Amino acid sequence: FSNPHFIGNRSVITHLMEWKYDDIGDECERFLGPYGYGGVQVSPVNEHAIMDGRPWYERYQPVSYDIHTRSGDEQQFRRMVQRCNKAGVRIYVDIVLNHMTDGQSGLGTNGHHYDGVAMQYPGVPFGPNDFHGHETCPTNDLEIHNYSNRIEARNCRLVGLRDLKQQSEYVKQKQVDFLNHLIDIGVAGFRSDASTHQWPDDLRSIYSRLHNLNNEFFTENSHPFIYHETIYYGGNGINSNEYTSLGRIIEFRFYKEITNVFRNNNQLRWLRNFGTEWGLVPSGDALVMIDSHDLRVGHTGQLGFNINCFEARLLKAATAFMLAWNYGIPRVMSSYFWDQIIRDGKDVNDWVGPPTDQHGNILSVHPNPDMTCNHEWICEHRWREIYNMVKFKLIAGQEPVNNWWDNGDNQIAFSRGNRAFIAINLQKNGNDHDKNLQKRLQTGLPPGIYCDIISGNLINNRCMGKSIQVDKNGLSDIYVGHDEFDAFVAYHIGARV
Ligand code: ARE
Ligand code: CA
Repeated sequence: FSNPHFIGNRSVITHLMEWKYDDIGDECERFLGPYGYGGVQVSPVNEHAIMDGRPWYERYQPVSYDIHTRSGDEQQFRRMVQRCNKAGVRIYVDIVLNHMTDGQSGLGTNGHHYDGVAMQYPGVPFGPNDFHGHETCPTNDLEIHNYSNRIEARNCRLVGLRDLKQQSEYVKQKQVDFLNHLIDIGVAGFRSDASTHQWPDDLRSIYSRLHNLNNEFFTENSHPFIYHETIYYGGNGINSNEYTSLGRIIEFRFYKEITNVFRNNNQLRWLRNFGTEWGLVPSGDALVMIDSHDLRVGHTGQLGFNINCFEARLLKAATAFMLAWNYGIPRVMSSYFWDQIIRDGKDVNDWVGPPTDQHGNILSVHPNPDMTCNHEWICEHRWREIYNMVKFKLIAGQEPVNNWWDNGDNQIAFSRGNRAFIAINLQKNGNDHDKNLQKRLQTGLPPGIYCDIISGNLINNRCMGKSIQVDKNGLSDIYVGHDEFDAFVAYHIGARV
């Protein structure tokens, strides 16, 4: 379950949060395919509660396993999967198997009624016997209070959400049918929401009944790719390694340590051996990110610490490191605009859903000629610094990190074999001279003139941004001023004049 089934050397996933399926199909053909992205994570696809104000998180309150949300219906979903696979881009669906809705009642996005108090979900159907209750959950109010307690975390309710009894054959079968339906349509895998709140043995038994991936797009006997949301930072919480035999885990220590470094709480020079030596799981077990749909609004981690699109310079630099370093499968968050207002460390608008018209239809994405999107959509995955680092990673392939250099503080540089080279400068103390990165360095690159793909593209054999000359020994004068628009420069053999 840990192979993402990327095509060729592709290696990066982007989460197009809340996008409509028709738009994702367009994006696969016009951008993601051509620019070398490997796959898209789509927001939960199954019927969910319609909540007041239409917060983004209503998609995490399932009502049935029908494929029908504001992003589109099953027809549109199928068309998207076809188009993206043909464009060389895989689809991964965010699946919410742990629970159904909270204690309200109302209608779901496919018209099914639900009643959270009575625990009636006729759209599946699920009834009260399909949920954990006092026999299995030890807390009085059935809520999780101690996230480190295995029984509580798995058998009680996460923030009031009705907790499914996945030990039950009937519940398992409904979930297996849903996943197999998605697999047969042609998805490559799943993000498993709230895995820590589900027993590994239940998940194992569900996955053991999954079909092989659709032969139209995948080789025989391919298993779905599954990556687990297990938020583990060490200590006595539920260890993410309980899930590494069930696919990959989202390695939150990657986000936390990299954010800490890029916020100058820890020196960049220590990154030299970043990975398992820092306590992270082996690279082959990890999926990593800088930002996510939760992190951006502080639903996990802390606002002010987490780095999101409102701190673009930092986000780009941290993302560049993620894409240049050879660890795990990186996922790039792509968000929509919301009016961030921070009070007492919390974002008052942390709930705001995707941009819509006055009837509540999600707006379409219309890319501008300069590659950015209409202003409602941030489209981080289309920022030049980010899409060019996706290309950097593609070109670096499996080449090792070589030619590490640091200034003993917050300036670093390294190459990926003799194919690519990056230098990052986050030096904050010292005079201007110390703060600028200005150094003759070994780039590992063959001699020639290279474009810095961060400040501009190579167009008609000319660099639109900065460039360097690499001599016959691989040496070059590297410069990253401390006050430049971007905190890093990057060169690779695919952008040589
Ligand atoms: C919303 C309201 C709640 C309300 C609930 C029911 O915000 O106040 O009680 O509805 O009415 C998302 C949103 C939630 C939202 C939920 C349902 O983030 O705000 O609740 O949808 O609509 C824990 C879990 C982890 C979870 C995070 C957010 O372990 O699995 O909390 N992440 C996933 C998704 C979320 C999603 C859900 C799960 C639910 O990515 O987007 O919630 O499907 C420590 C602990 C972690 C804990 C973390 C939280 O690190 O160790 O276990 O994560 O704190 O900061
Ligand atoms: Ca559970």
